[in-house]
Formats: sequence, C-alpha cells, structure tokens
Amino acid sequence: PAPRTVLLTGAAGGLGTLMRGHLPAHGHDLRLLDMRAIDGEPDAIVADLADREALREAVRGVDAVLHLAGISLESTFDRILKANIEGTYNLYEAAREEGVRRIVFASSNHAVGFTPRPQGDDPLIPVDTPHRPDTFYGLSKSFGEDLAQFYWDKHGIETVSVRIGSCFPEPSNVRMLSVWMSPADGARLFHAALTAEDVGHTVVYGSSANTRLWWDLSSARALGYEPRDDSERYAAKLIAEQGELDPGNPDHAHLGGHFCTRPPVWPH
Ligand code: NAI
Ligand code: 15L
Repeated sequence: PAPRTVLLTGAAGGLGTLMRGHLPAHGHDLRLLDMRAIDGEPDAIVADLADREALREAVRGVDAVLHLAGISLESTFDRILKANIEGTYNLYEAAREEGVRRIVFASSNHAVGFTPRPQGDDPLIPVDTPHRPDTFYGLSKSFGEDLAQFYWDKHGIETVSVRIGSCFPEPSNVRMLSVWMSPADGARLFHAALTAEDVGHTVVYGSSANTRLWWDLSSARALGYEPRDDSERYAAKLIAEQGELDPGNPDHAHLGGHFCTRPPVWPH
C-alpha cells in the first residue's frame, strides 16, 4: 500500500524521537510538528498547539494524526490546561475543519492511575474501568479521551486513545515490568491504531505482552496489534536492585505508582 501521510505532533520529544525512528518502516510518511526545533529536521513544523492557524495548515492533507505533543508529566493546572486541554481541543478543531478522519491520541495510564493494581489472581484491569486520574496531568488525559468520544459521536472523527504505560528503551523500575511498552511494540501498536478500519473511538492500553501485565490488551489486539516483547528479561536485575513491589507501600498500590502520592504542583 502507498505510504500514509501522518502528522506526528510532539516529534521532538522522547516518544516522538523513538517513533521517528520506527514508524517509517511501517509505511508511514511523517510530517513533524513540535514547539521545539529538531536537529537535522529542517522541514519540521515549529508551532505551539495554541496556534490554531498553524495547526490547520499542519493537518491539511494528512491521512491521520499521531498526537503526542503536550506536557508529559505533572505540572501546574494552568500549564496543563493550555498545552493538553486547550491544545488537544485546538488539534481536533483543526482536524474537523480540514477533514482529517483519524487521530491516535497519546492518553496515559494516569487517566486511570488511582485504580488499585491487580495483585495475585486479581483480574486484569479492563479498558472500561472508570476514569480515576491521579494528577492534573492524568485529568487532562481523561479529558482527551472524552474529547475523542465527543468528536466521534458529533463529527465522525475516529480516534484510538492509547493509555500508554511507560515507553522507554528499557524498563528502569519494578513497576515498569508491568507497564512497559518497548519502542518496537509502541510502533506496532501505533501502526495498528493508525490503520485499523472502523475504530470509532476505541480505548486501548499501550504496553508490551509483559509477564507481569496489569491490564487487558484485548482491545489493542482487536486492532491487529501483536506485541512481541516482554519486560521479563529485565526482571531479575531490577528486582535484585530494588526488591519486589511492596503491597504496604502507597507508591506501589495503584496503576499510577508514585503519581498518586506526590503532592500537587501549585503555581509559584
Ligand atoms: P516529552 O515531554 O518527551 O515530549 C512531549 C513533546 O511535546 C515535547 O517535544 C514538547 O516540546 C512538545 N510539546 C509540549 N507542549 C507543546 C505545545 N504546547 N505545543 C507543541 N508542542 C508541545 O514526552 P514523551 O514521553 O515523548 O510523551 C509523548 C506523549 O505521550 C505525551 O502526550 C505523553 O503524555 C504521552 N505519554 C508518554 C508516556 C511515555 O512512557 N513516554 C506514557 C504515557 C503517556
Ligand atoms: C506517563 O504518562 C509519562 O508521560 C511518562 O513519562 C511516564 O512517567 C509514564 O507515564 C509512567 O507511568 O511510567
């Protein structure tokens, strides 16, 4: 099939950089956007999500958008409001005005971060578990999922909301053994989300097929995602260094880990 043109927002970031490496091999022709310039990418669009005119131009003619741009950790409510809530709204409006039919939204496990993590024989967490954001950041991801549902119901724009666990080259703590998504699996999942037919608004968890998985990957697999990695090969080393998760430690009690226990970031 001919390459699909995909606007990659947040292209300068950690995940954006990983996906710039992996996605072209899946047949995607990437148009890049970030508020920061990218070394070696003179054609990348340097624009803020607040700039509606720039977003309209950026989405013009693309087949789909992979929306990674935004604040990716906890911050003040005002900053999250501007970048993640208003910014994502601006992107959907640009897509609606320019007739773009598919968005893949980088949601996060922190939209459901206060969900108790499964222990022992507990069932995996389903995608329809209620939103339980653990931060203003997580709240913005819950909003993004609702926004996606609204644009599907109201305007017929399809979205796959991917509640990403932790997508980094390697897991770096014991919690990540459960929530890690290898970059190669991330590209497989985003590819499936960009190309599967008739997704309406579908919510999926984004991780590899980890032995210690906490959530149900069946809605991701239904898109055609076939994860090939498992964090278990890192388990012995990480557990030797850090110990197993402690059921009595509040930082280990919920999907969102320490995002649940950290104090809010207030303006200063
Ligand atoms: P990152 O912080 O490395 O990259 C985010 C990028 O967005 C940055 O390059 C930044 O310049 C850009 N950006 C921020 N505000 C912007 C604005 N107003 N206008 C234009 N560009 C803006 O974050 P990372 O790790 O690459 O994450 C990418 C996305 O995936 C984020 O939306 C994050 O919330 C989500 N996510 C990532 C996870 C991970 O494990 N990396 C886990 C769960 C969700
Ligand atoms: C996220 O949503 C963050 O963007 C990422 O940096 C990690 O902290 C990840 O969640 C996580 O839960 O490990």
